[in-house]
Amino acid sequence: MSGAKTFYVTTPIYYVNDKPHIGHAYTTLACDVMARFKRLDGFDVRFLTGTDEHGQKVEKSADAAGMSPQALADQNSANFRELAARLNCTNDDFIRTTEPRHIQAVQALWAKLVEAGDIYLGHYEGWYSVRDEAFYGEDELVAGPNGSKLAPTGAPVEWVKEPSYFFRLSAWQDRLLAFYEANPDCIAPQSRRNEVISFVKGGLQDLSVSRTSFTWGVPVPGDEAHVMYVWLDALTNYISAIGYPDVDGAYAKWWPADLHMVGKDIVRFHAVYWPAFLMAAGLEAPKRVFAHGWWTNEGQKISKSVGNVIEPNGLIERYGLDQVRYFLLREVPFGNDGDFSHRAMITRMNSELANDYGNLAQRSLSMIGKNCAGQVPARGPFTPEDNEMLGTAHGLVVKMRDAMDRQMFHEALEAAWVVIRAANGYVDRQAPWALKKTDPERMGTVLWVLAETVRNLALLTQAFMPDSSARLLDQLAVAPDARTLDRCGMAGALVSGTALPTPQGVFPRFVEEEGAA
Ligand code: ME8
Repeated sequence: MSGAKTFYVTTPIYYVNDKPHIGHAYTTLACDVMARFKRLDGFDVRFLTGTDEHGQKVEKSADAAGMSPQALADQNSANFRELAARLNCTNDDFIRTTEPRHIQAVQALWAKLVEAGDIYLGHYEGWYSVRDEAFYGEDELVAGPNGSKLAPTGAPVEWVKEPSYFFRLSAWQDRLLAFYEANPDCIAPQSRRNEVISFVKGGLQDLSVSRTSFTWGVPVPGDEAHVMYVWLDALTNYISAIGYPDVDGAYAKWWPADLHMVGKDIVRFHAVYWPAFLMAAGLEAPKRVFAHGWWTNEGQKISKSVGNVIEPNGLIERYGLDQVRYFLLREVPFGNDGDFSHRAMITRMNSELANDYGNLAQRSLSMIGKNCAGQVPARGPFTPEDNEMLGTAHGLVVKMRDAMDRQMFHEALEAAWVVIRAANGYVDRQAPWALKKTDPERMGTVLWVLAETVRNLALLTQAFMPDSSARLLDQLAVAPDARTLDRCGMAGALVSGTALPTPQGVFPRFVEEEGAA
């Protein structure tokens, strides 16, 4: 696909001290939907995910499990890799920070920062949270139980005093603010952008970027008593996976990234530290960081200690993969916090997927199967209502593209459902079952309009629900090479007389078992 526009999208790399849960699944899914949509829309796409394997937190978890950090990393990294596959994600690569290609890149970036004069040796004394792998100022701490101090995230902090290399972050305040100003879309949503800008305006302190009190990390070149701060190590994954320090090959093609998708907990690392590191090394900052919201479980914060972690596999087994993909991206305005509940999942599955979309497809296709000899019907002249229906269906691609470019997944899906609801209204009003006797030719036209509407919907829901949409497109006999978004609208319209396979329901209803949630 040479000459095509490129799109590089990344997930955070997940810590291997944890098992994957719905929060990780959410971010990875959002990236997959983005990657699929862009591919279908003619872009040359690279989608990266992976695992963050160094740092004190991983070292401690390994200790507690009686394993070496590498063994723990190997075991848990595999869980994240499997999760991406289980979610039907189309990641092109999976990076692990313990891989040689990554370690080499981090050390090269470090050398660039030293060369630029942005790293110096000093002494760190202050608060550190292992859980957040973050340094905090005294003024940021909040009161914990029994007079203790906690990080603003509620994580425990400890007093750290050790020699450390520092990155001259304080020198980057004005350049960062100028960067945000010149790139209005570089941090989204707006609330996060405002938060980042006010944090940077509040003044930046130099950042401690090495530690000496543990060893599970990338050694600082030339001073092996230090390992690099895990965030400097981790953020570099986005360029190590595209061949950095070689800046001519894949790097030149993909960098700067089009989209770093992250949770709101780590926006500061991506929108402040990362652009500063990159600019200091003479590299470009990413085009966009989108920080999405936080999921809770039936109103409660998801936490291992509460024991309410939602495990994606269980959800997929119970409700189906495409149903879960749909729910997560439809339920919550992307960027806001959201609450997972089985009730909400079942409601969306039954009312929107089974009743609205499934029913539209099923009744249109089965009428064609029964009354049009299993072929795309011939179409006569269009009435104003037909034209209106087709205009709505054919206009969907523009609406969805616009919403996707802003990562407003819920808006993109809502736009599709406006078409679905309009089409269900159109079937009811046109009553093709009655036309069967009175005006079979007109019935054919109505059914053609419906089938063509379903074709456009199925093309456009592919990124969200790839398997179900493919089954709908199979039932419309749409050839595999005619499923890209340039085939939306009349350009790819159904050809009368094409033989269609026997239709089958695609979106089953969820029937609750007695006593189930
Ligand atoms: O922070 N709701 O890794 P991590 C929504 N290694 N999203 C959630 C979530 C929830 N309840 N819980 C987790 C790290 N996430 C670093 C990243 S990147 C260079 C290094 C998602 O394993 C969300 O995307 O703690 C969040 O930012 C990420 O998982 C944190 O994953």
